[in-house]
Amino acid sequence: MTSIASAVKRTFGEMTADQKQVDLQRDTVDPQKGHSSAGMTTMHGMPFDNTQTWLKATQPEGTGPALLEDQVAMEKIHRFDHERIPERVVHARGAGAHGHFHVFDDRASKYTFAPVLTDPSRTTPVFVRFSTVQGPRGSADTVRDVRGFATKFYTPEGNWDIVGNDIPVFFVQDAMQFPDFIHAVKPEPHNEVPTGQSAHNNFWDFFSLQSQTTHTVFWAMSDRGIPRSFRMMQGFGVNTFTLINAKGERHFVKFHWTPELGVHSLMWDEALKIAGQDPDFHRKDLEEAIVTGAYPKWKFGIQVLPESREHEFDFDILDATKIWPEELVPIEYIGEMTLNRCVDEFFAETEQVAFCTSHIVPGIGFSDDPLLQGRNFSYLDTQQSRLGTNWEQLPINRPVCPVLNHIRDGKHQSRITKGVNYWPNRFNTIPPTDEDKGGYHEFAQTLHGMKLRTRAPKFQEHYSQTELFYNSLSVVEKKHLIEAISFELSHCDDPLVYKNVIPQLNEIDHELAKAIAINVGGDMPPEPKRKSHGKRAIRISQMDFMPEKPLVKSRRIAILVADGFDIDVVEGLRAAMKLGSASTFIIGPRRGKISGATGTTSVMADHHFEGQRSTLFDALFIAPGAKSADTLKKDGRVIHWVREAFGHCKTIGAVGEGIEVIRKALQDVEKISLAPLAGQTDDATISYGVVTAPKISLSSTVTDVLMVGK
Ligand code: HDD
Repeated sequence: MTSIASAVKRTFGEMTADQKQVDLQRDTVDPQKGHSSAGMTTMHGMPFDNTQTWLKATQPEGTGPALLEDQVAMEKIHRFDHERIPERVVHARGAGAHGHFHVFDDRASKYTFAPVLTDPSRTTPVFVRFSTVQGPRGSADTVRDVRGFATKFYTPEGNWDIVGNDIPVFFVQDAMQFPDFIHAVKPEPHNEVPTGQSAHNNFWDFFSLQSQTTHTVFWAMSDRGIPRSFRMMQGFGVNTFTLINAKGERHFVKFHWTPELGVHSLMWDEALKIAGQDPDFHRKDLEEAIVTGAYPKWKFGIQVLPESREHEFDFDILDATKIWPEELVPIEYIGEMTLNRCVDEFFAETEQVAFCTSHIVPGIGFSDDPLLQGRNFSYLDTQQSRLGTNWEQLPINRPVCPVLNHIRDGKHQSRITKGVNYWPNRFNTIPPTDEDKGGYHEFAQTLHGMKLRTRAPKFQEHYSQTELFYNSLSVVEKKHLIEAISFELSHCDDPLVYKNVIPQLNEIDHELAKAIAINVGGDMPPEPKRKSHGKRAIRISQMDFMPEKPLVKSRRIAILVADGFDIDVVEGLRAAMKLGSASTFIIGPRRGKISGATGTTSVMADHHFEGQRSTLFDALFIAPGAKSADTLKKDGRVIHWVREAFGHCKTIGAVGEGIEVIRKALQDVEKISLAPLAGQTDDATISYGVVTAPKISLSSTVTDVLMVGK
């Protein structure tokens, strides 16, 4: 990854005119000037060229006490001392990128008058921040966790934020439970363990006592909790919002992002290893895709319900622990988002970006979802503690439209507004905006009833959709989920916890509960009280999100070579992969020149065998060439590369003598046969993801199979 990032000149992508408009607002310093000593100044702007040496009362040889009068040195140290701000209380670790959004046509105008969702001539600049939830800023990317997927749309009607996750449901129904839930999942208070994990007593204790968490916990324990890439995750607004159309009619809506590349996950063993091998794996993956031009893309979809259908279902459509199954409410895809530009400075952009669920634009509204109502307060409030008053004026948060109101002053006020600071005033008694001019007006909702601390009846049922989720998974996904829960419970050392969890699991699926009880030493559960409904839903399993055509775009392919390898085949493979926007990396015995079979040509290896691991790649290719294969076969690390990749079900390709390396590495794997399979051409064999060909140049078979990815 680093080799590509450094070899390719860092690109900021193709900025659209609207993105440039956002950029004009930024006080970006030209990196060349910013780094030359000639252009340096103090914070008050005084030119200054020596930022390395403290002013001294010199004695001979330039030594002597440092002087307190050196304001420039003190300013530098003082600013350094204050570089840190509080990290986000949740979602502290993240990575961001710029991009743009457009709608395909005006079909959503039957639901909303918001131009961002209805005007196909618009390109709306966006900033997206992906995150993990539990871990601090310095934690690893590939931990098992929910991922945040927050999008800021810079529209002429103001900023609109969808502060979503990669999982469509949430752990609790009421915002008042959020602090309890987060305290339970965060590291335990006495020793601040574990980091970036939910594998501990308090989390599972909370799970066993709060059945409303079961649905989201099941999503998080499934492969969704360990995505291969931010670019291969779905995104969900989770809460129910509303859309208001030009006739003043209101619809309930859920927002969806569906990735172009399909939904893919790591294997748990990979995720664990990568957390140590490359804790920045997802962050670098996002940057690498943008830098190499394989821009991440998502389709934007809406699930819409008219007000008249609000009570039609056996779940409450305002309950954030429930999905709206797609067979009941299909998604309508209305637009597309592309991320095409890396951030210039992490702190100024990714760290200081501030999302608020309360940031909506005319044509979009809230619902009575009790989680959303609480979120609307929390996000506004948290920005104050993280960034201070006037955080909306930070370049990354500034709207692209004019901002006019009578809110004034406060720390770090950077706007100078002329005129009076109240309304009405002697110069103007006309309201600054009204509905006719597109001003935001709350939907006139009829309300009657009593003021009570209560929950609606359908909020009381918690197991039905958890079972629906579990039933909808493929056999492999179910197995992974059982293994994941078993792993987590194995890390709970209080028997009360793992014993209490089993009855909770039993209400969801009896067989699952029994399997986990055996794994973790829980009591064998009796027949559950709840009767299973046995239903399944579409587009829950990741298998339902395979791209229409297999794509190799942005996949990372390691090519293992040693001196004497067949350069023509390797170069052919690299060219084919490049055509599909995949990245290839030469891995050799050393990071340097590796000579080809003829001895006159060579390639530069990007890494040596010890410098990387198979876990960091999507596929392996073993180069042909007798001498090369002989070296590879004898290298224990290479054998481990192949065995590990095979264990993680990755595509492994080999041609000619390269096959011998695979044969050696997998000799004790009984099921694998490298003989031609029925239906395959004589010269190419595919078995358990291993593709081999005795003397192939580059047959379409190899290319096609590599394109399947994992
Ligand atoms: Fe939250 C951050 C997503 C419920 C309170 N949340 C935060 C971020 C995401 C979400 C993606 C990171 C934003 C960024 O990148 O800066 N949160 C969700 C989703 C929820 C949810 C999808 C359920 C539907 N959150 C939720 C509740 C509360 C909060 C119920 C409080 C009552 N969330 C916060 C917060 C954070 C936050 C404390 C921390 C940093 C921030 O807001 O800006 O206010």
